[in-house]
Amino acid sequence: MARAYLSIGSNLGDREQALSLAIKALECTVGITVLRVADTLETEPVGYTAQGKFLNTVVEIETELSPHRLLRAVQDIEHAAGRVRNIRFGPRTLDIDILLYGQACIIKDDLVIPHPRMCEREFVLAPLAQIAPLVLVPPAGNTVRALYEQLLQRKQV
Ligand code: PH2
Ligand code: MG
Ligand code: MG
Repeated sequence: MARAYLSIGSNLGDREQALSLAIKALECTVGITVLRVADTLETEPVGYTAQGKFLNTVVEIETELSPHRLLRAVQDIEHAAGRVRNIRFGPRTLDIDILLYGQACIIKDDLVIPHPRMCEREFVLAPLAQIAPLVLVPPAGNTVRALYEQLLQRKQV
């Protein structure tokens, strides 16, 4: 069993419904138990800015799925929500990213864990810090709370 954290985002269509359907779909997936859900945040688009605001949240799950099986499961949920891949970082009905999978460090063509951009993204670290402030982010092993505080400080300068 592994404890994992997933980022969920939507900025197309009924965003609230997309997030709640995603959480329900995770709850219905064999091998996944949803333990905690952070508050939903409305966030400015990061990366590709000519698009609508996102709703973002983070969920904590316990899972018996391997990292790659978990990836397949979240991609199936994205597809069921009508996700079509087009612009990188562009508008999306539903995006589910694996942030952390226990203390695993994985670098594969199709899967990188921890999520490579999570420490630069307030829309990830704010909800993650709400539900998992003391979780350690490998490989350096800083807490989520420390990484979030560092991000807020960098933003001030
Ligand atoms: N996802 C992206 C790119 N930019 N911006 C916000 N605010 N929220 C996101 O979920 C997001 C983004 C790529 O997945
Ligand atoms: Mg994604
Ligand atoms: Mg993403």
